[in-house]
Amino acid sequence: MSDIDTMTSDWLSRIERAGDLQALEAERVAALGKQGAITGLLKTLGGMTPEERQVEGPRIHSLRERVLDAIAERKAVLEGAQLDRRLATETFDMSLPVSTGPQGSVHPVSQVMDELAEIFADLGFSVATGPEIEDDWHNFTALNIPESHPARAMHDTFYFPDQMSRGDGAEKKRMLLRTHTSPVQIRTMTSKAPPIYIIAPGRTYRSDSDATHTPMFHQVEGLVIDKGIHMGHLKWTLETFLKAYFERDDIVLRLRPSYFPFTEPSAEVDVGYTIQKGRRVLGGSEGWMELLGSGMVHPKVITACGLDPDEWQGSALGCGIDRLGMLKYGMDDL
Ligand code: 2NL
Repeated sequence: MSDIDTMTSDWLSRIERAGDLQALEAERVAALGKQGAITGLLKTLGGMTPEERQVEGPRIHSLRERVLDAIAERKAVLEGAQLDRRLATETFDMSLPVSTGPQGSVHPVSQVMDELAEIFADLGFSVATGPEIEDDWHNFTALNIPESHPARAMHDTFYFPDQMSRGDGAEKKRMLLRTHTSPVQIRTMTSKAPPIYIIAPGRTYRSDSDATHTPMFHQVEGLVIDKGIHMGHLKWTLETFLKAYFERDDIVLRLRPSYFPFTEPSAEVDVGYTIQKGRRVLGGSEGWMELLGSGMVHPKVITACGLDPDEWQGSALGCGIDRLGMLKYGMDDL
């Protein structure tokens, strides 16, 4: 046997005898490391004549290849054995109870919805819900927004394709994703006898997205239908709601005349703030922040729902939940 053949069988048996991964690594360094035996052998190629190199080169390289292969093979065996040992000794009781509670928390939007439900429950309001896929009539027409009304264009509505309309003939209804939660109130007015005291929180959709708008957002609307309801009731309800929600007694409101097709008169509601340490803090009236819309339910809306506006009056309010959450919990980005 040549020197190279002897070396090959030597290294292969040394690798085979390595009892653990650490011993194997030591053999690898001894053979192929910077000062290793095989590395040294490779270096001798430089000093050989071309003829010698032609014979010795392939032999030394094949030695190196066989040793590398043997190390990889042995490594796989040792790693397998190590895993088997761990599997045999380490146990894990799958039936043990967890040592910590669940790590989730309630989403701020859900949290605000819960708070609103509780605050308005104290004022005698119950929570109403309805479908997110609506028809034209409940989302627009009943709210005094006829086909030609500019408010339709302003609502950036997501319409469903024509073939997904419901009903047929004159009854054929084009479907859409509700642009506000008002259709829930319309459905309540057409299905339940007044007096009505409800809030309708939920998801709403508009084809609008930038830094301050998301295509899906959350809204809460409040509706009262009763006899002798006027702006005074509305103002008291708004004040009581906002003081409870922001947990401050010094909340000041400013009702600004405005326009909504479904209310007359309409008022936008601003909340006063003061500036403390460079930050806007609600309460007081150094500045004003627009917060919600409100008004007396338009007689046409009451009529559309089959009620007599001479007998029943109503007040309503609408507000973005995301905005309410951001203000209370100090978030400045949707
Ligand atoms: C806003 C304004 C508002 C309403 C929503 C309403 C609902 C019915 C009848 C009458 Cl069924 N009104 N809702 C009234 C005034 C304002 O929302 O700017 N919301 C973000």
